[in-house]
Amino acid sequence: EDKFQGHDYYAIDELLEDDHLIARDAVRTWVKQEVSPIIEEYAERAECPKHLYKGLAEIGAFGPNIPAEYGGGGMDEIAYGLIMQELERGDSGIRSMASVQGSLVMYPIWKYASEEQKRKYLPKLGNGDFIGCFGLTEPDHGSNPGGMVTNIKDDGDAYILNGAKMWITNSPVADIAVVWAKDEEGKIRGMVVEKDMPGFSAPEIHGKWSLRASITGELVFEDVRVPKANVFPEIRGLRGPLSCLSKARFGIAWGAIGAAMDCYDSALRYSLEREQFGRPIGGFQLTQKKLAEMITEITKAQLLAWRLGTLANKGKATPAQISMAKRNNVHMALEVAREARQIHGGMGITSEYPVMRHMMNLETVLTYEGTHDIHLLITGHDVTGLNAFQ
Ligand code: TGC
Ligand code: FAD
Repeated sequence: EDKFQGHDYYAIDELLEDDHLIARDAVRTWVKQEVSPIIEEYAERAECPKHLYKGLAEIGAFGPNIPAEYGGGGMDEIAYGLIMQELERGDSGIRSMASVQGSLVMYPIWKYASEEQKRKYLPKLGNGDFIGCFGLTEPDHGSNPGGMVTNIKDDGDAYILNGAKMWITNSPVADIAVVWAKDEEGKIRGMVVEKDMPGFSAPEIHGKWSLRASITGELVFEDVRVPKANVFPEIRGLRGPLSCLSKARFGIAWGAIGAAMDCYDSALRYSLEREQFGRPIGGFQLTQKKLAEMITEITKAQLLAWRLGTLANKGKATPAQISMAKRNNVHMALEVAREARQIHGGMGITSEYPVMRHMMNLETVLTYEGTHDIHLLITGHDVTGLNAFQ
């Protein structure tokens, strides 16, 4: 059985360059070989397949759009998007591993750290020797990260870091954390915290029904001495972390299409095999309505992502445009997963098919990196000029 078909109703492949197709197909093959045979079991056990980190590095999934001299792949934004699409076709949690490492850890270090820090961390992150995590969200400050209370105080050659972060992808297995905290002037600063620094711990969060193959934890800082060299020298304010989120949200806008395609592919096959009332269920008009709407919405999402990618390649994709694509495409994928689940009948709730796992994962994807409603309010702000957050 040949799972993981591409779906390309509008010949969008013709809009892509050879390098894009080569990168995409290599990741598709890797996912087929390394992820799909094991992912249901890991998700059922709520275990992170840690052995995949090295493989992700080898296929170039960590920082594909970071320059090669700093440990990235040196590819463009569309190649990055397509790689995320293929990873999320496998599982949103596997895409998360790569999103965090590339866009939320390598990107801020590449963009904001000193040259010495870049040389120290980026090659090891790119080749998977180091795993990173990104600490912005706090227990009491999720959608409003500007309200954070984690803070640093000047102490000679170091800062003393106190506070806690919540819901941090990869934190229990991470060697380093990019952490955002307020300085004594109340300005948000970014820094690299290493796992062995005294006073730093990263306990795991248990009991997730979503993103079960991805490991999530807290970050707890009790008088952690962070050398000043580890603090990003120039960047101040929410602009720092939000610029990283723009990169990750871009990848999610593409990634969600992969999850939707996998659900659609499974539903289409099932509808042709499964017979009721003496004929394949795919012959019933109501099933066709579901399938037709699914492929229509996937195709629209592909075009949105492709256009966003061409804008991003010119440095012209605005944060609000990225918000629109993240919000639309993730919601689209969740709706496709729900319709696909119905087409599979009772079988749809089992791990025989990928659909229920994708659906549960996508509930997280709808919430992290800015919730569905926060992205709507970003669009609302952009089109009216009126800020609903203030
Ligand atoms: P606001 O006043 O609008 O903006 C503050 C400053 O930031 C600038 N800015 C951006 N810069 C770059 N990229 C963006 N996307 C930006 N958005 C805003 C803005 O220009 C301003 O700059 P300056 O220089 O004038 O100060 O800020 P606000 O406090 O009103 O908040 C706006 C809001 C609500 C949209 C923002 O806080 C937000 O996006 N909230 C959602 C939080 C969020 O997305 N958290 C994600 C945490 S990380 C995560 O979920 C990882 S999951 C990883 C995985 O597994 O894949
Ligand atoms: P809240 O902000 O409390 O929101 C609750 C509800 O209120 C939402 O529906 C929201 O839309 C709504 N709401 C809030 N404000 C408004 C408003 N002004 N108007 C209308 N409605 C509003 N964070 C990191 O920093 N790093 C990570 O690696 C990371 N990984 C994650 C992994 C997982 C599995 C999960 C679940 C989350 C992760 N997050 C991470 C955190 C994630 O970004 C937050 O969960 C998200 O930003 C929402 O914050 P919250 O959960 O505190 O919800």
